[in-house]
Amino acid sequence: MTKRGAFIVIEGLDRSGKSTQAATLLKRLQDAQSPAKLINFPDRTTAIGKMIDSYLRSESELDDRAVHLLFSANRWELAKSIEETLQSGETIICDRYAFSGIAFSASKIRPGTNSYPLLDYSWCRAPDVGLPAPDMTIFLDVTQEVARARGGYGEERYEKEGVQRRVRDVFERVAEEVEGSGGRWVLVNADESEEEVQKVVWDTVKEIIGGIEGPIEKLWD
Ligand code: Z5A
Ligand code: MG
Repeated sequence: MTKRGAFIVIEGLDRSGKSTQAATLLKRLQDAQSPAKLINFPDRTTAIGKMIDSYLRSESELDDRAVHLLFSANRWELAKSIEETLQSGETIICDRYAFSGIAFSASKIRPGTNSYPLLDYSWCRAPDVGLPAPDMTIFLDVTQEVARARGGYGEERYEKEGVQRRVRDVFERVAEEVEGSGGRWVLVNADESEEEVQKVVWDTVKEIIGGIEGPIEKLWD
């Protein structure tokens, strides 16, 4: 039976090194002549992605539910191409996915209060049900102190410590649920040097980059 490519998602809080590690992993696979492709969410190049980009930069305002659905739609517009790429035998490395979608939306607070969620967890999860499911999710776990030392938080809407703390809590719930439904969620200490993290990431993905025999699973299905 011909193997399909592996679907590897990299998740984590801000400044955890997702984009750095995703790019290094891609290079390593290419150097090893192993076909691989890097994608990232939000994909800011599409029409939907441009609306998301403008919202994240606070250049436009959108209803919280509307923007959540746009993030999900941004994944759905690429779902078919993800499946085709995997079926062609290529590995996909994906920088953020539906788990970020739930974590950032379900951690929003009600205006004028300190209580959350503003949006219910299961409501946040619903639009991503049925997307291609990752074969493995690597969660880069960075402490706030280390993240801050990496240049502090940027200018975008969610790049604030309070937000990041709540996002971490929801990510913990997501991790339990992924594991509970048979998915693979691997926590990697991202406080270490780039090289150290890279080593752990490589050791973690080694067994699946040769390809996967089963079908592409559906997320949360
Ligand atoms: N969002 C959402 O709400 N809903 C969704 O469905 C999705 C996303 C998919 C934009 O995401 C926002 O969208 C995000 C979540 C929300 N908001 N927040 N926060 P994004 O992925 O476009 O955000 P980003 O700005 O590209 O990623 P990031 O999280 O800020 O950074 P990162 O990719 O994890 O880190 P990095 O760019 O690789 O590294 C950051 C810096 O640290 C850089 O200077 C590196 O050289 C340095 N670095 C990296 N690793 C190390 C180590 N190990 N040691 C020392 N220094 C390091
Ligand atoms: Mg990034």
